[in-house]
Amino acid sequence: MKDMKFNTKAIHGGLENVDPAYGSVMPPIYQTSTYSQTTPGGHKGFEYSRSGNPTRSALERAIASLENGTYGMAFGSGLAAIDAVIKLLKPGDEVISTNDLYGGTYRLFTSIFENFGIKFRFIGMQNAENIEEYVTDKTKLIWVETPTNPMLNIIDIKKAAAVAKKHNVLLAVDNTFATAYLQRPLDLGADIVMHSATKYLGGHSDVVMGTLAVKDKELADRLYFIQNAGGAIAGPQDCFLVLRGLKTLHVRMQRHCENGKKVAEYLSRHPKIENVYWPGFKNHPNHKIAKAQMDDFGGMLSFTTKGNNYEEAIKIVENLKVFTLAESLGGVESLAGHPASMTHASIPKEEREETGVVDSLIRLSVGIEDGDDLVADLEQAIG
Ligand code: P1T
Repeated sequence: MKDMKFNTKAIHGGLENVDPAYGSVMPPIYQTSTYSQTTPGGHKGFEYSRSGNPTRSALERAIASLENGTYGMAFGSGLAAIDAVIKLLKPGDEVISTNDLYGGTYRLFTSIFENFGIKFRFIGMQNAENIEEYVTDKTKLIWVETPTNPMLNIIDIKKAAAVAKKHNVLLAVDNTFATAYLQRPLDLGADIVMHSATKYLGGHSDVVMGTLAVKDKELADRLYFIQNAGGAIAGPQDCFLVLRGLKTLHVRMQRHCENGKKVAEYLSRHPKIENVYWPGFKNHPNHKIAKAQMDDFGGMLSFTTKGNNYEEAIKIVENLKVFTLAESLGGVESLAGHPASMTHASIPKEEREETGVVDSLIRLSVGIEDGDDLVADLEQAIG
């Protein structure tokens, strides 16, 4: 069916006739490395599971459908998906990247790809017009994460796309925090949308996976070549789990947004809290952009305590009982993290503090439990 609404696509998108053999409603898990051939090259569309696997293909079609793309790709992790995008480039090429982004992405860019002669410029993109200043004749890619991890800055995707188009460079958007439920970067002019599917897409903290979606066939072919040549694919069991996760993405996200708002508002009234970073607040510096390009504000937020005391922040995250102190985000259960010592420890202290990742910053992935219990948990932990 064409033109399905999002909630229908979350369940059916890309999944027509997934099992011609028996009509199973869920795509079967094709736990196989290879496929029989009647004569060399005589196969039914699959020859080796690095190159393609029916369970992975089903997920890849579902991802493309949700992002309003044409082609999807599933990788062994979010970072493997990002790795594939950067492998589109050559030594001497330049990337302009947001300066507030997941620490692992920063590490991949600076500790791996800089050694291969690719140059990264990390800049504040809250005024997307600023990007243009950094474009040179060597720039080949603009890397945007929005909302950013962990400061929840919002970058105007349409404006970034305008700069990218004008200078004929690719725009890739890490859509992990928002998901396609809240924001569809390809519709806003991005060339590539990337996810750590480990997070909201999987949604149950039981899979590590990454995805890409694109519209353009030639770009899809180049990325598929990299995926197959490098081999960082997602396995069929994991693809099945993410397919299952996607079917409730819309209902989970709705509750994540409701609970995120409740927790953000509670924290903003707390006398011991200094700043709450959540794009739903009218006084968030990028609130207007968030309102324009997102359908709601998501379940991620960060906050600092008055006095910016490291030990106090550690005590709060240790005291939490319903929130689990853990890396990652986007699962049904609420998680809390201390970016400076956990997810963003690979970013030098001065650099992370410049973007706001100070010692007392605590990041919350607000889950889909009862919102009142989450507020009560924060109340007892902060004191
Ligand atoms: O962990 P992996 O599936 O490889 O995804 C990496 C990644 C990419 N982009 C964003 C925005 C991310 O948040 C992540 C992973 N982030 C965490 C593990 C975290 O706790 O922030």
